Amino acid sequence: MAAGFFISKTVAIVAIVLGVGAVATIIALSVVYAQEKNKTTSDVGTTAGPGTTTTASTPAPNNPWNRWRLPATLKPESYEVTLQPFLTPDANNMYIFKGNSSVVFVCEQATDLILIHSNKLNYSMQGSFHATLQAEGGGSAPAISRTWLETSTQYLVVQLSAPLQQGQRYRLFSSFTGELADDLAGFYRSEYTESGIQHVVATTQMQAADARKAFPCFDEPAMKATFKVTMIHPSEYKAISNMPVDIDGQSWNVTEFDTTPRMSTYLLAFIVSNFSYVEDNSSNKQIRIWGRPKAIDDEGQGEYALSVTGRILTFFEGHYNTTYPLPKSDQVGLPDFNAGAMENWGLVTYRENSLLFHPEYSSIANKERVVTVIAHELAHQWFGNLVTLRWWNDLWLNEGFASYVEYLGADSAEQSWNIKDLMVLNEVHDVMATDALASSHPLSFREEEINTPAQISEVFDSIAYSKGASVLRMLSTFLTEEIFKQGLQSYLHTFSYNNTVYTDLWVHLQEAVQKNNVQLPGTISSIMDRWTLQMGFPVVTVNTADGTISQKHFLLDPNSTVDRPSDFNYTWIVPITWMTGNNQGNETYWLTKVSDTNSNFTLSTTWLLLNINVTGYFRVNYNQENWDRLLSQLNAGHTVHGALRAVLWDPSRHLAQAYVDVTLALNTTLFLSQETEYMPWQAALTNLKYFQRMFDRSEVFGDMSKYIKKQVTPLFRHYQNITGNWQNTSSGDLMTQYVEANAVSTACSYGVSECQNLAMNYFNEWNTTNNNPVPPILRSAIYCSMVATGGEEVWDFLWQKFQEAPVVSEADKLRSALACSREPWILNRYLQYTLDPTKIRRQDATSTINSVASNVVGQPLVWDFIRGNWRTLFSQYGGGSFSFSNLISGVTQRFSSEFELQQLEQFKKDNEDIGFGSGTRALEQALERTRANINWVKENQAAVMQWFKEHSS
Ligand SMILES: *[C@@H]1O[C@H](CO)[C@@H](O)[C@H](O)[C@H]1NC(C)=O
Ligand SMILES: *[C@@H]1O[C@H](CO)[C@@H](O)[C@H](O)[C@H]1NC(C)=O
Ligand SMILES: *[C@@H]1O[C@H](CO)[C@@H](O)[C@H](O)[C@H]1NC(C)=O
Ligand SMILES: *[C@@H]1O[C@H](CO)[C@@H](O)[C@H](O)[C@H]1NC(C)=O
Ligand SMILES: CC(=O)N[C@H]1CO[C@H](CO)[C@@H](O)[C@@H]1O
Ligand SMILES: [Zn+2]
Repeated sequence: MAAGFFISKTVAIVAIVLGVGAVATIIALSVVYAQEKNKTTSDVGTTAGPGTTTTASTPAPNNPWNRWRLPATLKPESYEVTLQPFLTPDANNMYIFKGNSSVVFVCEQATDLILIHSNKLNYSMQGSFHATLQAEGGGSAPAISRTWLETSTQYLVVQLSAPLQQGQRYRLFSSFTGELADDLAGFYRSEYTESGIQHVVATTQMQAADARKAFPCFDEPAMKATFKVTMIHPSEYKAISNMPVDIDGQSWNVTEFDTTPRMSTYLLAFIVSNFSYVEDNSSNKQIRIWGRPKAIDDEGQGEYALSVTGRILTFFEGHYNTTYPLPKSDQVGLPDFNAGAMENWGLVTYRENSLLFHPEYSSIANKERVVTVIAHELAHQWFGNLVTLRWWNDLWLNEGFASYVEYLGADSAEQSWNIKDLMVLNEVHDVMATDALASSHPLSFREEEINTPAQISEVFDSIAYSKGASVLRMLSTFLTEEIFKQGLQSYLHTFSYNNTVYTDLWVHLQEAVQKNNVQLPGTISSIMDRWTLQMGFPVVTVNTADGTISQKHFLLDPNSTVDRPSDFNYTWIVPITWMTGNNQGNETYWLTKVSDTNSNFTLSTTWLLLNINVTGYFRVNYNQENWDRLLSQLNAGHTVHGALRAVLWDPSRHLAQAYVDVTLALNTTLFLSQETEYMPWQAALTNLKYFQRMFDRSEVFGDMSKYIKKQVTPLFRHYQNITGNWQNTSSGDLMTQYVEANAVSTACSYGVSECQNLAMNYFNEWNTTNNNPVPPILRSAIYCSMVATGGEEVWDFLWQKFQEAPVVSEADKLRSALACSREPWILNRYLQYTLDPTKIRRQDATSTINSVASNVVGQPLVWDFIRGNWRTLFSQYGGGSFSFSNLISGVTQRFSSEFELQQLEQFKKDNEDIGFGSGTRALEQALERTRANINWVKENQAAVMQWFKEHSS
């Protein structure tokens, strides 16, 4: 629905429901407070760790097999893996796969112990042991004395009677059976129904630590090796894997693949399916897009992805100055998939909504999502796959980098969209809301801090993705993209097929700096350490009366205690771009101290603006006089410079909370009645979203909704005219279509009657003709309005449409809208559906619950639901398909009273024995945010109420 949908990354599926007369959605991406970006869009984000909790005690480290990390004694070189998935259930009604594999490894240090990862596999015993061992190249291997499965740390342990010899190669062979479960992890099964027939797909998701669920392997990213995969499958199905089919080995039922280059286990993939594909062989590498036969063959849903993939690959080849490392590129849309997509080398997997595009049902927002997710995953084919971070503690560099260059890659494919402008809204502002908490964390972890699979899952958060992207964008801006690229290219050339730590990138960027003689206030690493080793970011305060400028750690609640020490005392080296009313395009000013003065910033008549286009990862505050000058420029109308209007892109609510008068933040929304562009509207709605969450259950909301209705009505009329009463919405460019959707969703949710009538007319037409008349870009907003104002009949009609939806992006819009109901019993019934995978797929459960929680009527129901079902949720879904951190941050968004804080503390206490898994940090952050909200509401409610009263008529 509405912008949640467009703004590709965040909240792609989280409906944001508003609570006015006729509830509906508001656009605002919940950027302000929904600190947790919905990880369903990026690799693996929502994996919740296999039942282990972060707080669970680590096994005693006395034996090597009680430690989570592999010893440095053995190094794998090559694997041969044969797997046979059964796509029909066995006699016990279980889906299983059989397999055998051998791994050749070299002994680096003599040892009488082989530890290899293995999880949930049953072995066929070889004599009395789980495996056999041979020496390679003649010679003999020591005899095995004992083998066992160490399930707590997920190892197969092989104890030998004598040590392996240093420098010698050995081959370990085993044969095993595993369950082809529907748990979205390792080698798993996905199901779908087409033309009334149910089909099963066997597919994989190895990242982070689930390759060990498919075959025994040294399952750490630095343990690179080559893989020769063979799949045995029913003859009517096709097998695909990272590499092309090995022509010589091909026969009817056995598909053998070429050996991979040296790579990490988490990037392996293999799929057995009856999928179809479309293909492009126009360049020297084969590109194929796979999906359900109907989607691909009959509906052309693969065409868009096919048309952009080649362009994006070519762009990255140039950007990295490195040829695409593999002979082919396959991309597959899967009916069941936990993350948004996964960058498996040469065989990228996606949720259907992130790869497939239906020319009739899908909107330009769906297209944007497809192109950015593809760009993200293809960016990893080099950065991440060819060169891999040694361990998960450096994940931020892998994900932050891909989250940054996805905008460059998408821009190369859709050059007219100005998609790079969206970074500010989608990444920078979004993550600042989380990073402003004292319970945030630094980008970089120490290697020894991350051990268990649950800890690994937890590092896939918005800090890694969005702060990583924001900080790299800042670095690339002050170096210039050209110099950044030089360093990047040299890094990739040096470490191809190998592993790195993040400082290796700094070294190569530093060389580029020196080669080009760039003047900086320190080395790359001395500047960047401030941003990567300490959490948070500064607020830079400038006074134009005397040119003083200073920095301070920005905290959402300035009174909160920061107990995490920092070597840099929470000061930063800050690159500051700036302009004034009579002076544009100046050189970057570096703030290297806590405070400084700069005569350029002393201005007696005109305004000063810092951090143009928000390329720096920090906030700015000014003296009141300069704020007044900036705002009067804004209200003066539309002739002002775009960069100046961008001042509003900063959610000034945050500043208002801590540093300036709340009415200043509200004053920035006054000019909206004349505004027709997307970016300022989106930023303002994001700001207002926080006010709405804090007050939509209080008396403030009456005047607040009148005010917003008043401000949005001109926007609604403007685009109603331009589009001929919404007939021609698809002719505008990307940003125009987005603001049209903003107009409709805001107008409908704040009770503009023409908008609600529009929705009901659409409904009546659809209901009578059975042809859906709603333009795709407006569907999220319109469906939500239908559900909010209609009763059970409308809900049931749309539920029916949801179940029949031929396209996932359409189903997603309906699924979000179904949470817009005003009826508690309907919402409760819908919540129950989320626990039934035949009604709501497991991959969609969290986001559906969060949609209900964002509805003011649904929020208390969800809170009861989560408290009542925590044990069930945790035990049944703890293994991967539930995002506990999104769940916790979603349901606590409105918490702003002492009573709610007590409830949350009680919830923590009551469930300490069960644990919170990957939601552990989210819970701490929710507690901190609730406390900050309580203070803020207490201090500002009267002033906010007064302001809305004055401005609502
Ligand atoms: C890398 O850069 C060199 C020099 O500009 C150029 O000749 C070469 O074609 C580039 N290689 C790729 C793969 O882009
Ligand atoms: C990988 O990098 C390490 C550290 O730079 C180096 O010692 C090693 O030789 C490299 N290995 C390969 C296979 O390139
Ligand atoms: C911070 O603490 C001071 C002094 O205790 C208090 O006056 C102020 O209201 C607090 N501010 C917030 C935002 O809680
Ligand atoms: C941090 O503060 C301490 C004590 O005030 C000071 O000695 C130290 O130099 C500061 N470190 C940095 C990096 O500013
Ligand atoms: C090579 C091979 O395994 N062929 C098998 C393919 O499937 C048919 C029907 O199941 C078998 O009869 C063949 O032996
Ligand atoms: Zn990624």
